[in-house]
Amino acid sequence: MAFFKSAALATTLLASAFVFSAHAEDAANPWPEGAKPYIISPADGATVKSPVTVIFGLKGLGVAPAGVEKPKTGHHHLLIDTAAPSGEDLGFAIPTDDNHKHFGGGQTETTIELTPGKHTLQLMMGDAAHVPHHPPLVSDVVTITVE
Ligand SMILES: [Cu+2]
Repeated sequence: MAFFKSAALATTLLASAFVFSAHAEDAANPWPEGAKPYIISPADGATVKSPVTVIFGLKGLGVAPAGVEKPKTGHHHLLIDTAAPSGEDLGFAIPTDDNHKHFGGGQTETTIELTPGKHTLQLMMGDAAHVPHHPPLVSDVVTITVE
């Protein structure tokens, strides 16, 4: 986890130089109608054992690493036991903490440790600077029970 956090911080710093142009790109390239991330696995309602492998899906746009500006792409963020940013928070980079994991390398799966009990998982796409799109691209929430 410590390694992951430093990697995410590095990509955040790298991406910060692109913030202004990334926003201009978004305005010039609206997201395709029907674009949506989704969780391939685990299934909603599943009972699983920790560590849990989460596989990310995405339709209607492409995956690109953080910091790479390419029209109609973004990278996944896994939201664990937290609601997706909304309202004014949509204008800022998605947080980096235990509840918000960045996949700025363009990864499409991860394995996470979860405590026993119910947990929610949700994917949210972010642009080259980790900022949610307008409208935000979020998956359905998957609720799992960890044994
Ligand atoms: Cu990010």
